[in-house]
Amino acid sequence: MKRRKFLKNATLSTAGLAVGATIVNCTNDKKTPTTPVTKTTQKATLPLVVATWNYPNATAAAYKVLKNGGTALDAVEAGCKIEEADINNQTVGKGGLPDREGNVTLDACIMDKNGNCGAVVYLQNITHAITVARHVMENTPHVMLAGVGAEQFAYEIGLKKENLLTNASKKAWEKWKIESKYKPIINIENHDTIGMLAIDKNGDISGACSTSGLAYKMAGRVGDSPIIGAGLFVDNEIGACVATGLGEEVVKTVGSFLVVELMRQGKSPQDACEEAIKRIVNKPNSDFKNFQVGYIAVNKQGETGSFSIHQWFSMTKFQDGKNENIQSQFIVKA
Ligand code: SD4
Repeated sequence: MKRRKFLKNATLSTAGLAVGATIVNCTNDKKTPTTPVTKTTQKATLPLVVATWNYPNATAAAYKVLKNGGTALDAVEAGCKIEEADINNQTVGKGGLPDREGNVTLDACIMDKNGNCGAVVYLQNITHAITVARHVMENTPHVMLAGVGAEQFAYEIGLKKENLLTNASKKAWEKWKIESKYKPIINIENHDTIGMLAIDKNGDISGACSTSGLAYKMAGRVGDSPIIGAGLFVDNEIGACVATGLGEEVVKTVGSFLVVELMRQGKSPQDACEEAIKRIVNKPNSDFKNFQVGYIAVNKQGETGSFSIHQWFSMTKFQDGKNENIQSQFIVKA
């Protein structure tokens, strides 16, 4: 398929509906305080883990790490690895849907309680992008490695080369190539990028995010998921947030950082996620009817929240020994 044709199709899909605040009437004119959080909230039972979408195996693995005395950082890495290794999950790690050229390219990042972070972008041939991101954070002077440099580094830390394009994903890509229309998919089978936040028994927070990015993206495209502040942000004094959906829109509003800053100003995780979604929806000429963005957040008290543009985004929460899938509040009904 010729690149020019791809570009043409991409342009068509972004010519969206001119709809905005007047249709959904979601302007938030409540004044928010500018001082840090002072209100006391009842403490939630710790540890706890939340993940984007319906990922009970991932949250269970992360919770197990926490129950065994592991750190929140260990937990989020372990949780993301479950989905990265699952070849039936076509949105994360091995088995992910490829870009337009048929290459599976992964983005991931991780952030710890001390504000350290690591990320990989456009990583190929390595299943556990999140482990590479963690090693970037812990064992290099940098925060982000891309492409062949990231892949080379992965081999140096002992990870092995693997073909990430499964037969199922190859078939799906070949089918897509027939029309090669690029259009963001609202909710891929109700599971997608894994974003995970954990609070350990000491109340310390870490987060991680791992994805194969948008299916059939342009070669070289990088989304929000490895961008600290966009796809993920952790501030151990305040809370953390992680995003899923159309990364371009998350990057434009620095979504996860925004949610954490709104919590710093006194909003609950729920209200902060809602406000950050409304920032996207209320932009002039926002095409929000045609794309999904969802946020999940936790605060230092262990309160959680989630909000999305479209219905059917959910958050998986493991707390008090049990897993729960919670449907997110939303703006557009399916
Ligand atoms: C990206 N945010 O690459 C990711 C993809 C995703 O739901 O989360 N899709 O833009």
